[in-house]
Amino acid sequence: HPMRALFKIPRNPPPTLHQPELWSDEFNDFICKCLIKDFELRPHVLDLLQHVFIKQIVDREKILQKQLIELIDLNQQIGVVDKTRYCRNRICMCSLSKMSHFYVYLCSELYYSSLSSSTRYGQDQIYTYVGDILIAVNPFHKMEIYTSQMYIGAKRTVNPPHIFAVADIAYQSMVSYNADQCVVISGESGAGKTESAHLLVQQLTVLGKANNQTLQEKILLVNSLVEAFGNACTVINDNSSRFGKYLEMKFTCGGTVVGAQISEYLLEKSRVIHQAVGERNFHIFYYIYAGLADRKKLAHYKLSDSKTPKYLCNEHIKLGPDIVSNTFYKEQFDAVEQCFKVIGFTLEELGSVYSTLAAILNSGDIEFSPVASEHQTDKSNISNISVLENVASLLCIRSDELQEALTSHCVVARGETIVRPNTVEKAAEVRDAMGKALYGRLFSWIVNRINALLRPDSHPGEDDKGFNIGILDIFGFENFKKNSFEQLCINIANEQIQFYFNQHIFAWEQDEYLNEEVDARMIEYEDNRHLLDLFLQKPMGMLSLLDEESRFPQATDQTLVEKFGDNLKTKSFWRPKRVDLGFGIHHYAGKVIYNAAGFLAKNRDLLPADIILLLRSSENELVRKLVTHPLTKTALCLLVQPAEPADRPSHPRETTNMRTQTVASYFRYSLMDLLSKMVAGQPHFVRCIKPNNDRQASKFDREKVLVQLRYTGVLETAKIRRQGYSHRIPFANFMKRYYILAFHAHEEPAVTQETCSAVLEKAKLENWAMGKTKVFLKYYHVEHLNLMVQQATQRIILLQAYVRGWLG
Ligand code: AD9
Ligand code: MG
Repeated sequence: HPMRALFKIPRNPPPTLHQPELWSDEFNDFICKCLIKDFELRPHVLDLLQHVFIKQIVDREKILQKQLIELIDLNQQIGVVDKTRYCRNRICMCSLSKMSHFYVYLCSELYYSSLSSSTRYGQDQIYTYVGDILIAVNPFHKMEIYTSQMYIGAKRTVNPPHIFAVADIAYQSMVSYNADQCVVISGESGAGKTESAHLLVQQLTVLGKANNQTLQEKILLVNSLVEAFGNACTVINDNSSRFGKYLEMKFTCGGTVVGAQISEYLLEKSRVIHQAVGERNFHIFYYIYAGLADRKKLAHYKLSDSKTPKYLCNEHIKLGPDIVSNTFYKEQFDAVEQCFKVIGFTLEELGSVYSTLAAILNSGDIEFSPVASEHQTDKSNISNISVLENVASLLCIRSDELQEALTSHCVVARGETIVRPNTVEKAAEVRDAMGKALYGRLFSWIVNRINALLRPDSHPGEDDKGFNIGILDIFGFENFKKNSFEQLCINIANEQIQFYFNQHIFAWEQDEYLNEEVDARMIEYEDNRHLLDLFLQKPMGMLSLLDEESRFPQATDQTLVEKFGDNLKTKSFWRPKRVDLGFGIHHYAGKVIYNAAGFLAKNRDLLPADIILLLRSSENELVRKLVTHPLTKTALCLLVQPAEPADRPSHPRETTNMRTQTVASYFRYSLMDLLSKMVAGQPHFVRCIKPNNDRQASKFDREKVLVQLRYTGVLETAKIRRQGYSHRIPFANFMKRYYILAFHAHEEPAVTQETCSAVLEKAKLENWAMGKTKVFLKYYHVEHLNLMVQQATQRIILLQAYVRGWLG
């Protein structure tokens, strides 16, 4: 702003820096004029105000008090955070003699809350509070704000907004209310959810003061390890999460961190065999390739240094410069190996993980050709037997059996098992299904193994009932040029999280006002329940229809979209003209056109029993484990499992009963599982915002941000947070914690509306509400009360010490 130069205002001084001698009278005058007359200059005025000595303003404080209140009301109308409301109350409460001092404080408060978000973003102030919700705008560059410990145990209003403060609130709530907590991070792809989750874990390990350094180190490495296997480069985000992750950090009742557990949801396995233009396979494949090349071990794992494996082939990717000699990948490989070792995987396990990954890469190169025979044109043969042998040797199975399992299948007809040949296409499908299944199961095995290694030790006789803080980081909302089944699942999951947010912030809160007869104006919000019904309702929701169609052998993707069109009668669903297999959905976050090609196959996700039985005969323990043990619900359900016969067949060709579980039905189940975990804890919300589509630092695309603020309901949230009450405490709990502020320590006052009111009045608080059974408070009321209790307790302790000394 030109005023900066004029008045020599430093660009980004800390909010507490007030140097009156720097400012001229002329400048002070200018500020006063602006305040009084020109609200248009609001952001700049407030920016400047922060550094103003208030002397002159004090002289006019009466006028200014009125003007400031107007200014604040203006802020409220345009939906700025509710801190301004706080300021308003403080101004009204303030006696005039305190005003000058208060202005300084107010200015810095207003500075944070009222500067336009783009100005703040330009100054690297990426965090904002809307009530108790944290908004985080992706800075797209490294920032030096993640080492500070000033957030530990601090009042929230004392520091600028920060993700560490969320960690602190969750931790303090867990310790003081003895309750599980859950941090829900949401936002579209590339908005910064995964980074935020890392920062939360980092801060929670500091807060949880792990007894041993190793545990702390292990917990910090968990994210990096699972992300090497579950994240990949997409056109939106170079490190895009391709699975949902719920990380629970386990604490003792006293608040010491003792372990961690991860639940993983719906890994996008199709990426193993195919990546869209401009995208890549899961990171680990590149890491291992570069890492093994560096150690001259490619040949040992049957990987070529001259021919790119088909599963890694994508336009413009060159094996040599892009993969084999990529130093970043090599470093990442070393880092991943280190993570494995620190967390406690054995060297033997590591070797098996590498072999399995190499087997998957090799298997993609198995080629099939039609058998030239007069009668049997639908038979296929493997044209590169050496590749088949490599895969078999890496998986420690027999190559002839692998060949048979790929090129033929058995069907049961009238009680007899008949072996039928596979066409070239069918054989390729089985090969790809094996690659996907191996990877999906390997991922689940790694997660399970981490869970076993980081499970808290419980010693006999010790009370191991502790609490946990869960951190939810799922794949963000996606809208590509071409959207498939994976995007549908990802977007439904986001729809569900948005619904949970709405329920929590609006529906349940407003129900409570009604039940408790508290007077609060109801806020209208975009309810997305109809979309969840569209997807999840039984029997006519989209996923049920998909499952139903998947059961018909004759069904095609075309019949599927027709079925959708015939049954889904809502404005949020439509069939666009001139788009083959296309259908559109108006999600809470925008319109997406999906292409149903491949939906049925992806939903069925078949892996022939022959392959499973063959892998079970492997001499490699890990490979056997991947197919014998139901590792997780994912591994159990995502595949067609042969029912375990009482006497295990000695030959893979034996009849097996198929039990089919589709991806859609597993998906529905995992959403419910995730929700049940989340609902069990007290929620905290972090909403990540993506400031631009070009991943550029300091570029604030107003339109893009506004769209996100609108669809996430941030504006309505600001309204409800301003007029609503984020803390609703039952009378008994309230009195137990705060009675000391209005009564003598030895008294036992009754638990009634009157006694609760007495406490609040004694604390000189305003704007709270009294329900039938609960006290309704804003977060700053609670902060104020807690501080008063802390001071009162300190006084009592001092007094006791004094009396003890006096008594000798
Ligand atoms: V996705 O839904 O998994 O595709 P996320 O998880 O929302 O997405 P992610 O956390 O991966 O996004 O952030 C994308 C990129 O933004 C990161 O790779 C960083 O380069 C960048 N980012 C995000 N948050 C921060 C931050 N707090 N500081 C610095 C950040 N860079
Ligand atoms: Mg992510």
